[in-house]
Amino acid sequence: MKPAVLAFAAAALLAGPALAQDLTLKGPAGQVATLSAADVAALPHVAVTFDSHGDKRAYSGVPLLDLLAKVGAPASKDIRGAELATVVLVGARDGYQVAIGLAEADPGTRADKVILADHMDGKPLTPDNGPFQLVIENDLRPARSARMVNSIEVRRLGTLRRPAAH
Ligand SMILES: Nc1nc2c(c(=O)[nH]1)N[C@H]1C(S)=C(S)[C@@H](COP(=O)(O)O)O[C@H]1N2
Ligand SMILES: [Mo]
Repeated sequence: MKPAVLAFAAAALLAGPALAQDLTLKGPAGQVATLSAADVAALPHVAVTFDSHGDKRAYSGVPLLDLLAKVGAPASKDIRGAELATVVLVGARDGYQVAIGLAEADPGTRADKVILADHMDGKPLTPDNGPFQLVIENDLRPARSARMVNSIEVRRLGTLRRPAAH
């Protein structure tokens, strides 16, 4: 292949379907965003220590709500009313899924941080754990700590109507 053809092929690959290291976000009204590992790394990080079966780990990552704001999820003060029936569905490369209530991830509602980690013990997550891992501070066991996260979706589940005020 000529260098120009090679360069074109490489560019097509890079611009093509989401790479293995990408994170796909879907918002409550169908908004979609794709973030690379570098995009996530560039966002403000917080630290969470987490005990996984007695193994104490220092994670660093981005607060989940900061990521979800990019696809129109409500900010802290707006997580009330009908938004209390909104869930966040976190998906991993191996098909593992974890759902949490949006309010659970809200720092204005709960003190426990909920982050999408990209570092553990000062190093980027290994390929079999990364590119991202859900970390829910103070969970007593690591079942919700989805590894290999590559998608996060916000879904409004509320179906009931409240009676009109009178
Ligand atoms: N993607 C993915 N994440 C996952 C799981 C899984 O099967 N797939 N298992 C969970 C469970 S049940 C546990 S106990 C922990 C184990 O993670 P560790 O090996 O880092 O302790 O990962 C959690 N995260
Ligand atoms: Mo587990």
